[in-house]
Amino acid sequence: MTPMEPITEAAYDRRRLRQWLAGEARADGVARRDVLRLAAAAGLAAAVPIALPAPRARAATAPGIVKPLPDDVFTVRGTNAETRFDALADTGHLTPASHFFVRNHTTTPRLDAAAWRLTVWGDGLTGGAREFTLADLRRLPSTTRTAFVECAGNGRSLFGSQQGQAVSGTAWTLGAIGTARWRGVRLAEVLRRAGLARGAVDVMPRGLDDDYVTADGTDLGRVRRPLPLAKALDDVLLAYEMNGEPLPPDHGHPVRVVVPSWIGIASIKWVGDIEVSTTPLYSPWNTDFYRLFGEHHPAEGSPPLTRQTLKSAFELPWNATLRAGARHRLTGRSWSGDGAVTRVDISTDQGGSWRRARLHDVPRRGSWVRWSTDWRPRTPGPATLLARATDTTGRSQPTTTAHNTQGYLFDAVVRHPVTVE
Ligand SMILES: Nc1nc2c(c(=O)[nH]1)N[C@H]1C(S)=C(S)[C@@H](COP(=O)(O)O)O[C@H]1N2
Ligand SMILES: [Mo]
Repeated sequence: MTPMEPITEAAYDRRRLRQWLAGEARADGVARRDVLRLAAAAGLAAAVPIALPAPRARAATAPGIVKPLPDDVFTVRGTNAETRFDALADTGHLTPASHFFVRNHTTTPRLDAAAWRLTVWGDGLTGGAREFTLADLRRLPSTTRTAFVECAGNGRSLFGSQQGQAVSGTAWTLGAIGTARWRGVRLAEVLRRAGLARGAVDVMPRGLDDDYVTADGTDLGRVRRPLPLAKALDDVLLAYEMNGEPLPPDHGHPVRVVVPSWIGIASIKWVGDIEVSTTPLYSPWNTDFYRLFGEHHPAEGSPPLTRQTLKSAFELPWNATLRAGARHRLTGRSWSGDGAVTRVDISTDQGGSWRRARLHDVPRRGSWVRWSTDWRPRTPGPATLLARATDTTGRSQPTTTAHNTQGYLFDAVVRHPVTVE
């Protein structure tokens, strides 16, 4: 397997900033201060001291999720629902829609597929705006691929529980991920039919759900995030099927963007329009959010986050009870945004010794592998299970993750507590 083609937001972001300073990039709905902060730190303008407001956790609201959320499958967190990893033990490689986590900034909109239109517009097209119905998209050549969608904040609560660090945002454990088989049309195909101009640089899909209003009352507009054209033309899908069925309401019905291996926010649900621009674009989702801030990162934050990191999870409840003397089959999953997971090591003695788990899937980029190992605990008392994945880039999960204020991209080996009785 070859590692993914590196499409770096880092290099592109500097260019985008330079253009913004020259009045050539647009940042509608982004505070001027925030873009200035980025530019200053990138050495593109005189340093401007800018105080950022501390990110605040959002108040809990009614979920607004359509599908049932049984307690044994989901943990509800505000407007979101996290999958319980132990509930995946009975599922196969793919996550059934009934078990797939939901991350909603607001509420799931109920859209009529027959009335739905996708508008592709902007000065990055050779002609004018183009509209596509669902039937139009279905008539175009289709592509099917398996890919996980994972929230950038998946594992966030472990910064607190495992590293004693404060972070803001939804307190996910490890269940803000699901893997599905997506069928749809390549975004590249739709852009080509819409008439892509030579000078196009950014593509910004936008959802049809309500405006997102932060806890302090700021209306950030509809959920949207620019994608560099290079990624948009690479492996991005406009998906209308999930695991062989029309997309369910909570996962973007009738059409969502799927950006394999990238953080979940890139995969815009309920897409209604896509701006194609010759001018670099900003949204709050690539400025204030989804960059790394904090003492280990540049003052202006890291470049916008793109690929997911490396993680593993046991398909066991937290604090599960296991019988002493019995042989237990420990199962779990590992995944990486950088390449396929090729190896998983397990420790049941706090990292004193490691043994290799059996892999039950062919390692593939953008997907996860299931694994298992057997364990016969002898001594009653508390124990800790560790799983450490290694991917095709040679990277293994570290012992700790450098802190960032919004708790993104936790990749450290998770210490999973169990009790032996
Ligand atoms: N329109 C829209 N798209 C969206 C979101 C949203 O709230 N609105 N949430 C994003 C985030 S942060 C994630 S992690 C994924 C979650 O996808 P899922 O709910 O299908 O699991 O959708 C992304 N796309
Ligand atoms: Mo997310």
